[in-house]
Amino acid sequence: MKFMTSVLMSAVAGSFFISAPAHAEKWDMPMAYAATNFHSKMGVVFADKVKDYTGGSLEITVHPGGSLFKGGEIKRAVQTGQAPIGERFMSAHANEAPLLGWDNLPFLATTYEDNEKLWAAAKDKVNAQLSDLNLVALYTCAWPGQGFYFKKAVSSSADTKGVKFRSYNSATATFANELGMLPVQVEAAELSQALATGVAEAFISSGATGYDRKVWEHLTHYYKVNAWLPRNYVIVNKGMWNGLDSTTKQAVQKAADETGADCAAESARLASWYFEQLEANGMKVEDAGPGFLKELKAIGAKMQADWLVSAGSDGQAILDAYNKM
Ligand code: PCA
Repeated sequence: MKFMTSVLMSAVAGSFFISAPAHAEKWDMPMAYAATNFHSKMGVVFADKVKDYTGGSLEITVHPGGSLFKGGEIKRAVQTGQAPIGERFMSAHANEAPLLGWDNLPFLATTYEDNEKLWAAAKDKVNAQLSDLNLVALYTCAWPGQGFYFKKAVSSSADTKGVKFRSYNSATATFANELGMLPVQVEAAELSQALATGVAEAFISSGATGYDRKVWEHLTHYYKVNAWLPRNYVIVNKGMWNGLDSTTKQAVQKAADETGADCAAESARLASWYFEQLEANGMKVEDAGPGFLKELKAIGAKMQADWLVSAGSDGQAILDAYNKM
Protein backbone atom coordinates (compact mmCIF):
# COMPACT_ATOMS: atom_id res chain seq x y z
CA MET A 1 0.00 0.00 0.00
CA LYS A 2 2.79 2.31 0.98
CA PHE A 3 4.55 1.44 -2.29
CA MET A 4 1.38 2.18 -4.25
CA THR A 5 1.07 5.54 -2.56
CA SER A 6 4.62 6.50 -3.42
CA VAL A 7 4.15 5.34 -7.03
CA LEU A 8 1.03 7.47 -7.23
CA MET A 9 2.79 10.42 -5.65
CA SER A 10 5.63 10.28 -8.13
CA ALA A 11 3.14 9.92 -11.00
CA VAL A 12 1.43 13.10 -9.80
CA ALA A 13 4.79 14.82 -9.43
CA GLY A 14 5.71 13.62 -12.94
CA SER A 15 2.56 15.04 -14.46
CA PHE A 16 3.28 18.29 -12.62
CA PHE A 17 6.64 18.51 -14.35
CA ILE A 18 5.07 17.67 -17.73
CA SER A 19 2.59 20.50 -17.29
CA ALA A 20 5.26 23.07 -16.40
CA PRO A 21 8.08 22.45 -18.88
CA ALA A 22 11.35 24.32 -18.69
CA HIS A 23 11.61 24.58 -22.50
CA ALA A 24 8.37 24.90 -24.39
CA GLU A 25 8.39 23.80 -28.03
CA LYS A 26 7.51 26.86 -30.15
CA TRP A 27 5.76 26.62 -33.49
CA ASP A 28 5.05 29.45 -35.92
CA MET A 29 1.75 29.08 -37.75
CA PRO A 30 1.38 31.03 -41.01
CA MET A 31 -2.22 31.75 -42.05
CA ALA A 32 -3.26 33.31 -45.36
CA TYR A 33 -6.26 35.45 -44.49
CA ALA A 34 -6.82 38.79 -42.71
CA ALA A 35 -6.29 38.91 -38.93
CA THR A 36 -9.94 39.94 -38.53
CA ASN A 37 -11.24 36.98 -40.57
CA PHE A 38 -13.02 34.29 -38.54
CA HIS A 39 -10.60 31.57 -39.70
CA SER A 40 -7.68 33.61 -38.39
CA LYS A 41 -9.45 34.38 -35.12
CA MET A 42 -10.17 30.68 -34.66
CA GLY A 43 -6.48 29.99 -35.34
CA VAL A 44 -5.69 32.11 -32.29
CA VAL A 45 -8.32 30.25 -30.24
CA PHE A 46 -6.67 26.98 -31.34
CA ALA A 47 -3.21 28.22 -30.34
CA ASP A 48 -4.50 29.28 -26.91
CA LYS A 49 -6.13 25.90 -26.41
CA VAL A 50 -2.96 24.07 -27.43
CA LYS A 51 -0.97 26.02 -24.87
CA ASP A 52 -3.59 25.31 -22.23
CA TYR A 53 -4.11 21.60 -22.98
CA THR A 54 -0.38 20.83 -23.29
CA GLY A 55 0.33 22.64 -20.04
CA GLY A 56 2.47 25.09 -21.97
CA SER A 57 4.79 22.50 -23.51
CA LEU A 58 3.75 23.55 -27.04
CA GLU A 59 3.28 27.20 -27.94
CA ILE A 60 1.88 28.18 -31.33
CA THR A 61 2.23 31.74 -32.65
CA VAL A 62 -0.27 32.68 -35.36
CA HIS A 63 0.89 34.90 -38.28
CA PRO A 64 -2.23 35.92 -40.26
CA GLY A 65 -2.62 37.74 -43.58
CA GLY A 66 0.18 35.91 -45.38
CA SER A 67 2.70 37.84 -43.24
CA LEU A 68 5.10 34.93 -42.62
CA PHE A 69 4.45 32.99 -45.82
CA LYS A 70 2.06 34.10 -48.54
CA GLY A 71 -1.03 31.95 -49.03
CA GLY A 72 0.43 30.27 -52.11
CA GLU A 73 3.61 29.32 -50.20
CA ILE A 74 2.12 27.93 -46.99
CA LYS A 75 1.59 24.33 -48.07
CA ARG A 76 5.16 23.97 -49.33
CA ALA A 77 6.51 25.63 -46.18
CA VAL A 78 4.69 23.06 -44.03
CA GLN A 79 5.59 20.14 -46.33
CA THR A 80 9.27 21.00 -46.07
CA GLY A 81 9.15 21.82 -42.34
CA GLN A 82 10.10 25.50 -42.84
CA ALA A 83 6.89 26.06 -40.88
CA PRO A 84 5.81 23.17 -38.63
CA ILE A 85 2.13 24.09 -38.96
CA GLY A 86 0.03 26.36 -41.16
CA GLU A 87 -3.39 27.03 -42.55
CA ARG A 88 -4.33 26.93 -46.20
CA PHE A 89 -7.25 26.88 -48.60
CA MET A 90 -6.85 23.28 -49.62
CA SER A 91 -8.56 23.26 -53.03
CA ALA A 92 -5.89 25.71 -54.16
CA HIS A 93 -3.82 22.53 -54.51
CA ALA A 94 -6.30 20.57 -56.60
CA ASN A 95 -4.15 21.13 -59.71
CA GLU A 96 -1.39 19.10 -58.02
CA ALA A 97 -3.67 16.61 -56.22
CA PRO A 98 -7.16 16.62 -57.81
CA LEU A 99 -8.76 14.88 -54.83
CA LEU A 100 -8.21 18.08 -52.82
CA GLY A 101 -10.86 19.70 -55.01
CA TRP A 102 -13.59 17.61 -53.34
CA ASP A 103 -15.11 20.71 -51.74
CA ASN A 104 -15.25 22.75 -54.97
CA LEU A 105 -17.87 20.73 -56.81
CA PRO A 106 -20.56 23.22 -57.85
CA PHE A 107 -24.04 22.74 -56.38
CA LEU A 108 -23.23 19.38 -54.79
CA ALA A 109 -23.27 20.32 -51.09
CA THR A 110 -24.65 23.82 -50.62
CA THR A 111 -25.56 23.84 -46.92
CA TYR A 112 -23.33 23.46 -43.85
CA GLU A 113 -25.10 20.19 -43.08
CA ASP A 114 -24.46 18.73 -46.53
CA ASN A 115 -20.92 20.07 -46.54
CA GLU A 116 -20.30 18.20 -43.28
CA LYS A 117 -21.68 15.00 -44.85
CA LEU A 118 -19.48 15.46 -47.90
CA TRP A 119 -16.47 15.91 -45.61
CA ALA A 120 -17.42 12.72 -43.74
CA ALA A 121 -17.46 10.93 -47.11
CA ALA A 122 -14.18 12.49 -48.25
CA LYS A 123 -12.17 12.62 -45.03
CA ASP A 124 -10.28 9.31 -45.12
CA LYS A 125 -9.28 9.67 -48.75
CA VAL A 126 -8.29 13.32 -48.34
CA ASN A 127 -6.22 12.46 -45.26
CA ALA A 128 -4.47 9.66 -47.18
CA GLN A 129 -3.71 12.12 -49.98
CA LEU A 130 -2.35 14.65 -47.47
CA SER A 131 -0.21 11.97 -45.88
CA ASP A 132 1.36 11.30 -49.31
CA LEU A 133 2.18 15.02 -49.37
CA ASN A 134 3.86 14.75 -45.94
CA LEU A 135 0.98 16.55 -44.23
CA VAL A 136 -1.48 15.83 -41.42
CA ALA A 137 -4.75 17.81 -41.20
CA LEU A 138 -5.69 18.77 -37.64
CA TYR A 139 -8.98 20.52 -38.37
CA THR A 140 -10.88 21.92 -41.31
CA CYS A 141 -13.39 24.75 -41.48
CA ALA A 142 -15.78 25.79 -44.26
CA TRP A 143 -16.13 29.26 -45.69
CA PRO A 144 -19.71 30.49 -46.22
CA GLY A 145 -21.28 29.73 -49.63
CA GLN A 146 -19.65 31.15 -52.74
CA GLY A 147 -21.28 33.76 -54.99
CA PHE A 148 -20.22 36.30 -57.59
CA TYR A 149 -19.01 39.87 -57.17
CA PHE A 150 -19.29 42.26 -60.13
CA LYS A 151 -19.21 45.98 -60.82
CA LYS A 152 -22.40 45.89 -62.85
CA ALA A 153 -25.72 44.05 -62.96
CA VAL A 154 -25.32 40.58 -64.47
CA SER A 155 -28.20 38.42 -65.57
CA SER A 156 -26.52 35.95 -67.94
CA SER A 157 -23.20 35.00 -69.52
CA ALA A 158 -23.88 37.70 -72.12
CA ASP A 159 -22.91 40.16 -69.37
CA THR A 160 -19.75 38.34 -68.26
CA LYS A 161 -17.89 38.13 -71.58
CA GLY A 162 -14.41 39.66 -71.41
CA VAL A 163 -14.65 40.50 -67.68
CA LYS A 164 -11.32 40.24 -65.80
CA PHE A 165 -11.95 37.69 -63.09
CA ARG A 166 -9.93 36.98 -59.95
CA SER A 167 -9.74 33.21 -59.40
CA TYR A 168 -8.48 31.41 -56.28
CA ASN A 169 -7.89 27.93 -57.71
CA SER A 170 -8.18 26.02 -60.96
CA ALA A 171 -11.89 25.29 -60.46
CA THR A 172 -12.73 28.99 -60.30
CA ALA A 173 -10.54 29.67 -63.34
CA THR A 174 -12.54 27.02 -65.22
CA PHE A 175 -15.79 28.62 -64.11
CA ALA A 176 -14.54 31.98 -65.40
CA ASN A 177 -13.42 30.56 -68.75
CA GLU A 178 -16.79 28.88 -69.26
CA LEU A 179 -18.45 32.27 -68.71
CA GLY A 180 -16.17 33.93 -71.25
CA MET A 181 -14.24 35.77 -68.53
CA LEU A 182 -10.46 36.20 -68.24
CA PRO A 183 -9.18 34.56 -65.05
CA VAL A 184 -6.16 35.73 -63.08
CA GLN A 185 -5.17 34.02 -59.83
CA VAL A 186 -4.84 36.43 -56.89
CA GLU A 187 -4.54 35.71 -53.16
CA ALA A 188 -7.25 37.19 -50.92
CA ALA A 189 -4.53 39.25 -49.20
CA GLU A 190 -3.85 41.01 -52.53
CA LEU A 191 -7.44 41.26 -53.68
CA SER A 192 -8.11 44.92 -52.79
CA GLN A 193 -5.04 45.97 -54.76
CA ALA A 194 -6.02 43.83 -57.75
CA LEU A 195 -9.44 45.49 -57.81
CA ALA A 196 -8.00 48.97 -57.30
CA THR A 197 -5.53 48.60 -60.17
CA GLY A 198 -8.02 46.95 -62.53
CA VAL A 199 -6.13 43.62 -62.65
CA ALA A 200 -9.49 42.09 -61.68
CA GLU A 201 -13.03 43.44 -61.82
CA ALA A 202 -15.02 40.43 -60.60
CA PHE A 203 -14.56 37.30 -58.48
CA ILE A 204 -16.32 34.44 -56.75
CA SER A 205 -16.11 34.16 -52.98
CA SER A 206 -18.09 34.31 -49.75
CA GLY A 207 -19.43 37.46 -48.11
CA ALA A 208 -16.50 37.10 -45.71
CA THR A 209 -13.78 37.96 -48.20
CA GLY A 210 -15.80 40.82 -49.70
CA TYR A 211 -16.14 42.22 -46.19
CA ASP A 212 -12.50 41.61 -45.18
CA ARG A 213 -11.28 43.32 -48.35
CA LYS A 214 -13.89 46.16 -48.34
CA VAL A 215 -14.68 45.41 -51.96
CA TRP A 216 -17.56 47.91 -51.97
CA GLU A 217 -14.85 50.48 -52.69
CA HIS A 218 -14.61 49.01 -56.21
CA LEU A 219 -17.61 46.74 -56.87
CA THR A 220 -21.37 47.12 -56.74
CA HIS A 221 -23.17 43.75 -57.02
CA TYR A 222 -23.06 40.45 -55.15
CA TYR A 223 -25.03 37.52 -56.53
CA LYS A 224 -25.78 34.77 -54.03
CA VAL A 225 -25.22 31.44 -55.71
CA ASN A 226 -24.04 29.20 -52.86
CA ALA A 227 -22.12 27.18 -55.41
CA TRP A 228 -19.99 25.41 -52.78
CA LEU A 229 -18.56 25.88 -49.27
CA PRO A 230 -14.81 25.38 -49.65
CA ARG A 231 -12.63 24.59 -46.65
CA ASN A 232 -9.48 25.81 -45.02
CA TYR A 233 -7.35 23.20 -43.29
CA VAL A 234 -4.86 23.54 -40.48
CA ILE A 235 -2.05 21.24 -41.53
CA VAL A 236 1.06 20.08 -39.75
CA ASN A 237 4.29 18.62 -41.11
CA LYS A 238 3.94 14.83 -40.82
CA GLY A 239 7.43 14.26 -39.42
CA MET A 240 6.97 16.94 -36.79
CA TRP A 241 3.58 15.56 -35.87
CA ASN A 242 4.99 12.06 -35.50
CA GLY A 243 7.78 13.50 -33.37
CA LEU A 244 5.34 14.64 -30.69
CA ASP A 245 4.74 12.31 -27.74
CA SER A 246 1.29 10.78 -27.55
CA THR A 247 0.12 12.96 -24.63
CA THR A 248 0.93 16.12 -26.59
CA LYS A 249 -0.67 14.73 -29.75
CA GLN A 250 -3.87 14.00 -27.84
CA ALA A 251 -3.89 17.47 -26.32
CA VAL A 252 -3.37 19.12 -29.72
CA GLN A 253 -6.03 16.95 -31.35
CA LYS A 254 -8.53 17.83 -28.61
CA ALA A 255 -7.78 21.54 -29.23
CA ALA A 256 -8.19 20.96 -32.98
CA ASP A 257 -11.48 19.05 -32.67
CA GLU A 258 -13.01 21.74 -30.48
CA THR A 259 -11.75 24.57 -32.69
CA GLY A 260 -13.00 22.89 -35.87
CA ALA A 261 -16.51 22.58 -34.39
CA ASP A 262 -16.49 26.18 -33.10
CA CYS A 263 -15.18 27.49 -36.43
CA ALA A 264 -18.00 25.77 -38.36
CA ALA A 265 -20.57 27.33 -36.03
CA GLU A 266 -18.92 30.74 -36.41
CA SER A 267 -18.91 30.47 -40.22
CA ALA A 268 -22.64 29.63 -40.24
CA ARG A 269 -23.44 32.38 -37.75
CA LEU A 270 -21.59 35.04 -39.77
CA ALA A 271 -22.78 34.05 -43.27
CA SER A 272 -25.78 36.39 -43.41
CA TRP A 273 -24.08 39.03 -41.24
CA TYR A 274 -21.49 39.49 -43.98
CA PHE A 275 -24.24 40.13 -46.53
CA GLU A 276 -25.73 42.76 -44.22
CA GLN A 277 -22.34 44.49 -44.05
CA LEU A 278 -21.99 44.47 -47.85
CA GLU A 279 -25.45 46.04 -48.13
CA ALA A 280 -24.76 48.57 -45.38
CA ASN A 281 -21.77 49.67 -47.45
CA GLY A 282 -23.87 50.23 -50.54
CA MET A 283 -23.67 46.95 -52.44
CA LYS A 284 -26.67 45.30 -54.02
CA VAL A 285 -26.88 41.75 -52.62
CA GLU A 286 -29.36 39.48 -54.36
CA ASP A 287 -29.96 35.95 -55.58
CA ALA A 288 -28.58 35.17 -59.02
CA GLY A 289 -31.41 35.32 -61.56
CA PRO A 290 -32.92 32.04 -62.85
CA GLY A 291 -31.35 32.32 -66.33
CA PHE A 292 -27.85 32.95 -64.95
CA LEU A 293 -28.29 30.18 -62.35
CA LYS A 294 -29.29 27.73 -65.05
CA GLU A 295 -26.12 28.51 -66.98
CA LEU A 296 -24.03 28.19 -63.80
CA LYS A 297 -25.56 24.80 -63.04
CA ALA A 298 -24.79 23.52 -66.53
CA ILE A 299 -21.17 24.63 -66.10
CA GLY A 300 -21.14 23.04 -62.64
CA ALA A 301 -22.25 19.68 -64.00
CA LYS A 302 -19.42 19.78 -66.54
CA MET A 303 -16.91 20.70 -63.84
CA GLN A 304 -18.04 17.80 -61.67
CA ALA A 305 -17.63 15.41 -64.61
CA ASP A 306 -14.14 16.80 -65.28
CA TRP A 307 -13.20 16.42 -61.61
CA LEU A 308 -14.30 12.79 -61.65
CA VAL A 309 -11.99 12.14 -64.58
CA SER A 310 -9.02 13.75 -62.80
CA ALA A 311 -9.74 12.34 -59.29
CA GLY A 312 -10.44 8.83 -60.62
CA SER A 313 -12.00 6.02 -58.58
CA ASP A 314 -11.30 7.75 -55.24
CA GLY A 315 -13.35 10.73 -56.40
CA GLN A 316 -16.18 8.48 -57.52
CA ALA A 317 -16.07 6.64 -54.17
CA ILE A 318 -16.48 9.97 -52.33
CA LEU A 319 -19.51 10.91 -54.43
CA ASP A 320 -21.05 7.44 -54.06
CA ALA A 321 -20.61 7.51 -50.27
CA TYR A 322 -22.06 11.05 -50.10
CA ASN A 323 -25.06 10.19 -52.27
CA LYS A 324 -25.91 7.27 -49.97
CA MET A 325 -25.97 9.51 -46.86
N1 PCA B 1 -12.74 33.37 -49.38
C1 PCA B 1 -11.44 32.95 -49.84
C2 PCA B 1 -11.62 31.53 -50.25
C3 PCA B 1 -13.06 31.23 -50.16
C4 PCA B 1 -13.67 32.44 -49.56
O1 PCA B 1 -14.85 32.54 -49.23
C5 PCA B 1 -10.95 33.75 -51.00
O2 PCA B 1 -11.75 34.40 -51.69
O3 PCA B 1 -9.76 33.70 -51.28
